[in-house]
Amino acid sequence: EEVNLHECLELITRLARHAGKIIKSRINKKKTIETKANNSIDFVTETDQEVEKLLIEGIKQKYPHHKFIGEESFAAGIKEKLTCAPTWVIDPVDGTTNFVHSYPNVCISIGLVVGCDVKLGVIFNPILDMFFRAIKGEGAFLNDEPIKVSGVKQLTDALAAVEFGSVRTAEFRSIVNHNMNYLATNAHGVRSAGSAAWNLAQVARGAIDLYVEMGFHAWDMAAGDIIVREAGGTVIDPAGNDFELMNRRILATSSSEIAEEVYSKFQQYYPEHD
Ligand code: LIP
Repeated sequence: EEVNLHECLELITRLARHAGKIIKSRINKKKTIETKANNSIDFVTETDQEVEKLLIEGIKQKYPHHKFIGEESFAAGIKEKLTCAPTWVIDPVDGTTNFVHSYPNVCISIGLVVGCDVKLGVIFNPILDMFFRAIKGEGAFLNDEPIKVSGVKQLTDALAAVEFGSVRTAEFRSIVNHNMNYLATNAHGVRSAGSAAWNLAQVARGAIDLYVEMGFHAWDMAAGDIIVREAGGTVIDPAGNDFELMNRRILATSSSEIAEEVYSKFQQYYPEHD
């Protein structure tokens, strides 16, 4: 199926800006939170659900045949398999815990998969008014200015990002602690911003040189994957293999050199695929 990526970007920009107003108007208010059935600290708010609905319905109006993989639809039991058909991979509020706590790293993350890889990505932080976007082959932009990764080539020169995730098993905690300790011992510093999309956007604009996470989901990283690549960065699996959108693992870096240096030092966590 032919997809006009520029038309898709135009539509999703309009929808994301609308959704962003809703998120911004609510960030400092009290939220009604629910937890996802299988995890007592994986939060959902009514805003997550409302924004996902707004985005999906807006896209469906123009593209009735497109498919969707959305965080909240998934939580509600709609488990779509990723095919090569045009598929929108959506996180309405990436950084829900931040949102709940009024911490401003909150992003809408929207990726469009066509022909088996992500061709278009938008990450919008409506609180800080930072709008990141990329179309395959056309570069990455922040608020219409082109962005580039830092190009940092070794860990001793890097600012790294990790996430602590919402899994609470001893095995997972120990892996995260090990990897964080390795990075903190060798890098300039380690940050944990609470939003995967935000971390990837920071790699793309050269503020973070290395970001690793295992155990999150396709909707947290679809948009960031293409934005980092279009900014000149490297995106691989944290064990050194090719990146797979549905494998729930990512290593995004400012150069292939730094990725090569670090991946064999990580302890690995292989969650069930999306
Ligand atoms: C969050 C991710 C974060 C991860 C959390 C969670 P959400 O997404 O962005 O990187 O560590 O476990 O998945 O649930 O706020 O959309």
